[in-house]
Amino acid sequence: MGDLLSHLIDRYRLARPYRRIAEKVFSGERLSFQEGVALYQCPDVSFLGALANYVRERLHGDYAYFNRNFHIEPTNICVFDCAFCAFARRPGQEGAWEYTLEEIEQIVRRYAEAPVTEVHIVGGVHPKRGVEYYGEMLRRIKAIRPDLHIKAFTAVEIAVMAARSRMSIREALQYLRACGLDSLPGGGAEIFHPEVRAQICDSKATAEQWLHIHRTAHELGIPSNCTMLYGHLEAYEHRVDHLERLRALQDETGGFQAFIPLKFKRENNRMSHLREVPMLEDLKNYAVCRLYLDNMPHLKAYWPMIGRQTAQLSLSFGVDDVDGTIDDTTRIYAMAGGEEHPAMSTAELIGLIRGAGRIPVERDSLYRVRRIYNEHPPTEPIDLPMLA
Ligand code: V47
Repeated sequence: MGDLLSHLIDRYRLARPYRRIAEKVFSGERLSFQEGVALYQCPDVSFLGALANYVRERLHGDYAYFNRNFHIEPTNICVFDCAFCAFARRPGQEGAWEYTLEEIEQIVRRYAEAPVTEVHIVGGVHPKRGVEYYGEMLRRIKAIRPDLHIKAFTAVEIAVMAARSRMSIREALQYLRACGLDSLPGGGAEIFHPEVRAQICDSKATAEQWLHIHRTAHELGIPSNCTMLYGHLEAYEHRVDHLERLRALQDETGGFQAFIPLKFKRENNRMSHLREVPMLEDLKNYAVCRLYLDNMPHLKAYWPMIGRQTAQLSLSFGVDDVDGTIDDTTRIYAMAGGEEHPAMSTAELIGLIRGAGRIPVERDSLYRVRRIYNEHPPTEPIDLPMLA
């Protein structure tokens, strides 16, 4: 450790604030708000990468996690009108969809024999559906695949369905858990700071509501993820404020499993006039998030949004998880300019991870190891992915 720190100090001839940050990272001390902003302002992405990689390897060695999952997006009808969203439609509007519960059962039946371990359910915030409807959806899914982990409903969806059913957040979460809810995904967080939130998603759950719902879930023993939508109107101070609030809640509850930075994609939404940030900014962001969120077990690169090549590179910038197989079951990012038909076989995911010099680990939704692909040479043929 001392050697690497001295190397960094010599190699980068660190200015005093960065030297102090490096020392703090190596001794496991927490970074301050100002230091978070300073890291974002650091022009040397390889320094950030080296520091973040040190932390990543301290936590996970060479392991990089993935899972076998698919998504269900029950509807894209949404009462909200977020400026960044390309997915939402009004009832009756062209392109709107709304699956019946029978159609959702059919989707799950397609996976009845498949080795998937998780379904991720997220959709538009429907004006008419309450907790009872979504509870029934969960019960029907569990009846078909009782072993499937159901990661479902962003805090924004929970807030509205609870209000519709006149339940408190705690009652709604307890009800959904009894129906089969296993964890919450991290969506809906966007940027917490009101200066930005007012411009990109004015009417939906506030930062305080989002954090309250995740706090309540954690208190009930329901784990969750968290996200940050970056690369649009926000300043670095807004990103650090966002990370600060997540870090504080994680100190309280320890209920977050993974943090997922979500890069703003600009197609087909009201913010299309903005440019998307360059890949270097994505890598820098992963690194700073890894360094700032010192209590977050996992940092995930969501490949359908960030792209396969950046996801692969991110494994050297603090990331330890690349999400899963997806199986072309999500439209949220495709509609905003992400990969059109996102699907990766297990062999492709293994190839992607090995191509970055890491050891692929198939995990379940609670990050329990299912299989470590550490054979040298591999015992089964692995097709290296053709990177798009
Ligand atoms: O909250 C929507 C984002 C999120 C755009 O928990 C956009 O494992 C970029 O939360 N550009 C929903 N982002 C998806 C989500 C998620 C994804 C992957 C894994 C997990 C997890 C959760 O998608 C929304 C919003 O932040 N989003 N539109 C867009 N144009």
